[in-house]
Amino acid sequence: MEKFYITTPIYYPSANFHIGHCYTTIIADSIARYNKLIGKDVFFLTGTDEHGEKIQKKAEIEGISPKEYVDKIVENAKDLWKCLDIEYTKFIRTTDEYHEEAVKKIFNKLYNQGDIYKGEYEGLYCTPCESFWTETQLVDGKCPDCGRDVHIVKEESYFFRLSKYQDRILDYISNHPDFIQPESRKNEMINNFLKPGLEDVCVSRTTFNWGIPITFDPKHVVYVWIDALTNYITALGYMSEDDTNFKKYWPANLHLVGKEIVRFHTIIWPAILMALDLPLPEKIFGHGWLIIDGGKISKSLGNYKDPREYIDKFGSDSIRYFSLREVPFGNDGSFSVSSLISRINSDLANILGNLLNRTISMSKKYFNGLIINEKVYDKIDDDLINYAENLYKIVDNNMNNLHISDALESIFELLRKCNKYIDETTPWILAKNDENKGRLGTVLYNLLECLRISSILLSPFIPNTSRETFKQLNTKNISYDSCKKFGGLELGSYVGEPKPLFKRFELEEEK
Ligand code: ME8
Repeated sequence: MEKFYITTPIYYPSANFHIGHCYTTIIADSIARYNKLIGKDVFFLTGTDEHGEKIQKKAEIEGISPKEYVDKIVENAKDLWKCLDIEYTKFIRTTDEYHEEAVKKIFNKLYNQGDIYKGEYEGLYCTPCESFWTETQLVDGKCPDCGRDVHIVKEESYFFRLSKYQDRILDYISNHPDFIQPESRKNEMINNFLKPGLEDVCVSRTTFNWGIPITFDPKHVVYVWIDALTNYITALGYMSEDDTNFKKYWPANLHLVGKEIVRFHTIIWPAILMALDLPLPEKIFGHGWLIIDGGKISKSLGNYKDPREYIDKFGSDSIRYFSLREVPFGNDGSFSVSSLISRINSDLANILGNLLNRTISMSKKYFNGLIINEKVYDKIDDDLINYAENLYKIVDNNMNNLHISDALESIFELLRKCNKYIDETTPWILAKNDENKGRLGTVLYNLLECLRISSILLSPFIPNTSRETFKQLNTKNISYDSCKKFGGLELGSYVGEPKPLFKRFELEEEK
């Protein structure tokens, strides 16, 4: 069985997760579920990034230890993922003992082989981003990533010989055109960072102690990004007694990351892997941000709400659908309750929900719910059946290119065709004459079958809706292979009870 290893970034534990954090994880979950559906052996990793100065400071403010602080809020992340039906394989915490032990070994190995050396760091640091900057990289004297103040740090430090790997990374990128996606981010990395030349990076800190100590010099803790990036291999058991998963799943097929952390993932991470003599991930995709009023949704800007408020009101599948459909993957996209409501009303309630409801109701009304098909075809059926049978190929093509919004659009195209097919075949007129019963049965069968096929293909994206649709169709035939051939819906069984899939929301009321 082909394997597929996908990761999200590990999140800074926060009591204030917002819809922007959900965005990455919803996309990763949908890609993971899609790969499971098509028969791959999937490992989907997410987790929390729990060390660093920022966490230590927050814990100090609350008067508790950093570990107590992170323990308290890690549950918040897990609860949120549960509310969004995120089906991860593993949740890593960088405070997990196996991770800490592996990071120590990785650090020692790099030191012993000369890739890490001791020096003195003097420069600028952005604590919220846990990032080092040079004067020229600042924008208006502030952190180029988050726009906040930076401060001078001067301390004895260990350095990683990043500069040594510059040419190898450039070569690798040019020989592997898909390694960094989308193209614009690749060019940014090459032109802004790699070509001007890489400097060695500081990989230890001494001014705080909430981190993984360096075993041979314990007043230093490992720089949080080295600790964080290596989670992708330690979670699989790298440098531990049981590295079966590492052997099976590494290299990753896809690291999904927000655009502001592409630099860490496409420059520092490959260099660490090269130093460890490990293969590089197949693809790193830097997605855009969900924005509100032109700015990133952010805890510190205070322009966010707890995503659970939206989930409770609109449902997990609606939030998932919006995140996947509204923004072409890779671009920034704006989030607002009115655009969420428009999507729910137009796509989920009108196109999908209404189609299912009408079809099941007609089946109940005209055949007491019995699913029959005497194959009384008409030319008009060809387009619908052809499109339905080939839909999995269109979806697969889009998913291979991570065009998730287009994949969804192609499935909704089938549903739109079904709605048009109802208008053209006018089942309520066919029902008036007993002679047309055979044709009416075929028309309804075609519609029910299209709903079955589309729900199989929608199941990675809106899993609850697909489950409910299968229930109303009363079908057990929900395998991926069964959507490659029209006619998998079981004849002779009875459809379930019609129940609206989505509620329509009033825009005005929400404003
Ligand atoms: O960066 N829209 O953690 P983090 C879309 N611990 N994505 C957003 C977003 C928004 N408005 N706001 C945040 C870290 N994100 C590190 C990662 S990985 C080895 C270490 C995304 O909690 C952001 O782009 O600050 C990032 O990919 C993820 O949430 C985690 O952000």
